[in-house]
Amino acid sequence: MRQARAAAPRQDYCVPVAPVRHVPDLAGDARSGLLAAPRSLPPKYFYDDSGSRLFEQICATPEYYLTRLELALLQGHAADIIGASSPERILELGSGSSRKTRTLLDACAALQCRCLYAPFDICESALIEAAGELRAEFHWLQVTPLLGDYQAGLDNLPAFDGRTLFAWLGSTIGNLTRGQAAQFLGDLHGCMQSGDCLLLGADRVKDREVLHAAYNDGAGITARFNLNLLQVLNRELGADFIPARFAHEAVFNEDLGRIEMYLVSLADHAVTLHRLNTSIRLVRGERILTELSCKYRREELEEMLAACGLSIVRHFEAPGAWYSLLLAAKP
Ligand code: AVJ
Repeated sequence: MRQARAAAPRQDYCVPVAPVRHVPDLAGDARSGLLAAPRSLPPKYFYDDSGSRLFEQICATPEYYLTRLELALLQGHAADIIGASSPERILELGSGSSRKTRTLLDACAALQCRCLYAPFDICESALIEAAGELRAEFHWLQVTPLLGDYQAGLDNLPAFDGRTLFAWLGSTIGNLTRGQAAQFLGDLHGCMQSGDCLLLGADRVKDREVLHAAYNDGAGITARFNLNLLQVLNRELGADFIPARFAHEAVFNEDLGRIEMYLVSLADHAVTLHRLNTSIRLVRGERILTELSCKYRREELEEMLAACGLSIVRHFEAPGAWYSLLLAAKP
């Protein structure tokens, strides 16, 4: 009896993927980013429970076109993508709810491509929930959730003997500077085997009005998403930020081809960060950079992939060239 139980597959098990370098926590990032000039914080701290909910709501606003366009591209081209990459494993970086991946798994089912699915995410509850739903929906599918920070954990991925399709979707690449993105793609190339593919979703440079609206939605949800970061800091660092003293700002920096999102102090005031044993003084108009969202040109995406040794297999564009989905292979 005991043995039978021990042998049963664990439904809530995630394979831990250790980071290869030290990854700072919020306290460390706040010390290096918030106490410095100019002030900034990494965007990963947006996603506590309410932040994740708010992001889902952003995706449903009429102005935020990215999620819809990427899903449409995946739906339209999933069979082609699976056919061209014939994966034995799909490894998704930052899989979250794995919602978009269903399009690829549907195509696998239709093409009788019985591959494994390895969602890689930092959020254990999201991994367990997504794995449960996918196992229920795709009976043939073996799901191996990988738990960790994929930016620091690539070198510690479990060994796999077979072709892998790496998926990095959602324009997450936009959160990195162009230099960091090139570096990360190089790291990824380093852990790919010959014949493996990368499926990359990236947002494109376009009219600044369209970009501006996508990050300044009329219902103010992006503003709430941005301001929610202050609640995260209050809770996690024992800080006393008063959200009403800040405004959301998202501007398109044309020279650098990116949206920059800030929290702007509306008054001169001081904030205490108890857990860091310090306080900061903010002057009126002072900004905290909370997120970058880089927008790419078509050639730039292709050159960046080529520069790290990947060859373009497909490049799908949304109408108006608003969004790109690229499939690239390691030769
Ligand atoms: C999840 C990083 C792709 O940059 O568009 C949406 C996050 N921030 N609205 C993006 C976000 C404000 C989003 N990414």
